[in-house]
Amino acid sequence: SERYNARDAEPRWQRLWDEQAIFVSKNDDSRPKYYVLEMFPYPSGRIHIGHVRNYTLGDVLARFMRAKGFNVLHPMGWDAFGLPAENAAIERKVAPKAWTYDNIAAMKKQLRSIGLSLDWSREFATCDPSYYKHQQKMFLDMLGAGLAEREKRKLNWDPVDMTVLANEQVIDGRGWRSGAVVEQREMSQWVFKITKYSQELLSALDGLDRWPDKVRLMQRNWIGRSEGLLVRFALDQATTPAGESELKIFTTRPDTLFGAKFMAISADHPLAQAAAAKNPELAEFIADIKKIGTAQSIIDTAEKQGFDTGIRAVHPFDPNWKLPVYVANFVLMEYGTGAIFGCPAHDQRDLDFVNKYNLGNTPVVCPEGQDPKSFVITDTAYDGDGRMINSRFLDGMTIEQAKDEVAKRLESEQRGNAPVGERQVNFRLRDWGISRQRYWGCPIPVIHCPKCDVVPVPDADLPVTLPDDATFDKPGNALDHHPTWKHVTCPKCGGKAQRETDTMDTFVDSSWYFARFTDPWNDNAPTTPAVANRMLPVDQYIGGVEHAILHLLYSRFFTRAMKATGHIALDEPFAGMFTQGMVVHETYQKADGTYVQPAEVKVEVGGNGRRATLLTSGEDIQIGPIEKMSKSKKNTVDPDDIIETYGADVARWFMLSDSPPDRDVIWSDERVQGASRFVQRLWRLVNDSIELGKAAPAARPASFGPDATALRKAAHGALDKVTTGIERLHFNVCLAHIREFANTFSEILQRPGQPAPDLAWAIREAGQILVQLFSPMMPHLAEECWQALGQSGLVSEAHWPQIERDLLVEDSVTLVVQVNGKKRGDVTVATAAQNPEIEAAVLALDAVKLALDGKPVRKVIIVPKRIVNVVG
Ligand code: ANZ
Ligand code: ZN
Repeated sequence: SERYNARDAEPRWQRLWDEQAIFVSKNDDSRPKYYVLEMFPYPSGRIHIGHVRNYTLGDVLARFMRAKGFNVLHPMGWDAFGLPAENAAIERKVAPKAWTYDNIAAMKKQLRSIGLSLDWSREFATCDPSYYKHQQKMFLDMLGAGLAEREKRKLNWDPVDMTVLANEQVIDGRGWRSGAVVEQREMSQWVFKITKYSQELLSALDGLDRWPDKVRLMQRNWIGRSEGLLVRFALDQATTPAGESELKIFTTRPDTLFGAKFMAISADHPLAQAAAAKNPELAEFIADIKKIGTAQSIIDTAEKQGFDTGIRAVHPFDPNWKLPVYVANFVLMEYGTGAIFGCPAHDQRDLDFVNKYNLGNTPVVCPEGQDPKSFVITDTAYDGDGRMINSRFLDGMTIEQAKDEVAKRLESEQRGNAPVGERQVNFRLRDWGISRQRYWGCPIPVIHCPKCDVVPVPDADLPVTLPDDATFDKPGNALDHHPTWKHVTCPKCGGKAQRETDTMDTFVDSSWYFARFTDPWNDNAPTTPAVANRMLPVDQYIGGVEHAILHLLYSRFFTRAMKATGHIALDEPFAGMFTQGMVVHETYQKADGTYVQPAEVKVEVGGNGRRATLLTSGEDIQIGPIEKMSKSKKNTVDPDDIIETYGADVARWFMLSDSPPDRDVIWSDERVQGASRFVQRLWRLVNDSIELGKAAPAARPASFGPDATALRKAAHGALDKVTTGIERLHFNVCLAHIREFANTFSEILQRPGQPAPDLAWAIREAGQILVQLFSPMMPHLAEECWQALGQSGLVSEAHWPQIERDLLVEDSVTLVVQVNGKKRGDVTVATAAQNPEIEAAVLALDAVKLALDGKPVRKVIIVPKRIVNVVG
């Protein structure tokens, strides 16, 4: 037979799949459903190799579940809004819409060339008005349900370009275009009230048992539940601005109250503002620290700074104990109460702070086994376990006991009409700010009227579409600059009004696309609840770990919000989650440090290890570390090149073969070539089996001889292992079993002479099983083989082969042999062997005779298939 020609075969099968619409899933299909989804791509212009891996993983599962008889939903679309389209408009003077749809067309062609079993009939882009119209409707529903609100938020303000910047547009604290130092400005923003669901989003993680533990942990940490105590500290009136009398703090460590050395408040705290009103130096300090921004990462790394306001707070357990109140740069207004008491001995930030301002520290928790007298803290705070010291009535208690004692005492103490202490649960999770001052996003469908305030756009006027004639010559939001777009009449009073020019965070677009896929044809509503409720949740979601927090959390919230507004009846959108590893590659550098592409380099393996030279000039190239493929390191490979050279099946096989799907896979040309050789080998193997299978009788033989049975055992054994392997997403293991079976099969086929009829029949059966086993991974080659096997129809539509369980039974079993309960060896007997036979075999063992040492055998106890115990 000739070589298998992927370049000819692949497009041919792709066309046929398309024409016969075999991957189109019908909503009225009565079979059980299975929903496989890979995170949809951003249409940047080109598919990268990470996409190939992501979609191949999902495709193997989709094809397998289809063969298992499920109604598989495996859709694809485009996460199409976002900043890059606007940057293209600025740099290349091409409209964001044109740029986006061109990219989609190009990438769709690329995706098709991978041979994915996708249902393209459901395709949409999130920038289609027919998609975002429903998103606008849901925004209004959420507004009505109190799940969307306006809130004052800080934004990055570029004082030169006079515009708000996205976080990605702030580079080292400066505007990306102007280079000006970015300021924080407070403006009204739209937020989604995700914090209403903080506890629920946390608790429900326990039920997501088909999610990776690490992803659930990341979500738990992000939600950040902490139990603590609110404490109202009285303020020393003589030192305090008029109108202020107390300072409320939140602490998770009330046990450490006797180690307090200072109080600290956020620069945005009302008390700080009040104190600054009379203190210009403090006002200047506050202005200064506000410049660095409020991002957690900045705060964690910035040097601790404070300013003594002169105000003194009174210790809740000692009216004579006064604590200085500082404004400090490490206290956030957005968390707890925006105020803390500092206990330097047991908190590193507080310790750094007191060491800078010479406020000292007193340890109040002493590690077990340490002498309290010699326990001193200098540069490192102690946050471990221990017993209370230097803490009056708490001394000797454990931390937990002390926390409880402090809470009890302060809860029962009244000041004014309220208790001094109150137990409280706090969450780190903030409401989701969705306003973006950008053009290329989903318009927020409200109108601002000077008389009526915020007025929702009436349903009949949806969608609010983006104007096609926006211009990008000025910095800032093109919607805002547009001469006419924002000027409208108020739907309520008919007076002059303005459209909201903010658009939604693109994370909103991706928070419900999985639900839209269930019925993208519904023009009147985001979902058809009966359909969505049947097709959801997504049974297996697959994507990068970089989306483990925000995208998944927002989707979990949005699903609940859709439930609250009647669009869906479930809470959790993704029953199974899988995070794939990255595709990584060595880096290559010239002597001057510039990176060169792998395609420009020749790597040789010699006596001194691997050596690389530049193909063009032969100059030495330094082989650098293995890193994530990136344009800047030039260590990328282009999927188009790979598919052009080797075919999609080879690319797919390689992606699956080298490492478990959740680990990184190192791109290697040699291994890709290995995959390419394997494709040819399978093709020959199948053709050889066709030749030898010709002698097979049409009917299944009544019985099989030893050779035929051995082959059938190998085939059904592989079938069994590959089946469970795919179910567990252990694809690399499946591939190893397929290779092993191919080896066994090929040995049998190479035996001289014509096979007996029963073996010929087994060969034909094994050929079919082999093709089906690799069909989810290499679907084009499989179709070609299936046709050669004379099968009618497509392998992509064939039912997964039935495993004959009888053939999985091993011929022999190995039992542990004990003498008087002590292991002395083992014995292998036929599975069918009866007890007397086993007993005889065991007593004949030298090790048993030795252990018995001439003593008579009193009893032999046989635990079937496991243990034989000889009692002497
Ligand atoms: C006193 C104390 C002593 C604290 C000690 C810690 C250790 P989590 O667990 O993340 O909830 N804190 C409270 N509000 C804050 C804010 N707005 N900005 C910065 N820090 C704040 O952290 C709670 C702890 O973080 C609180 O407990 C408080 O410091 C600090 F040995 O109170 B602790
Ligand atoms: Zn009005």
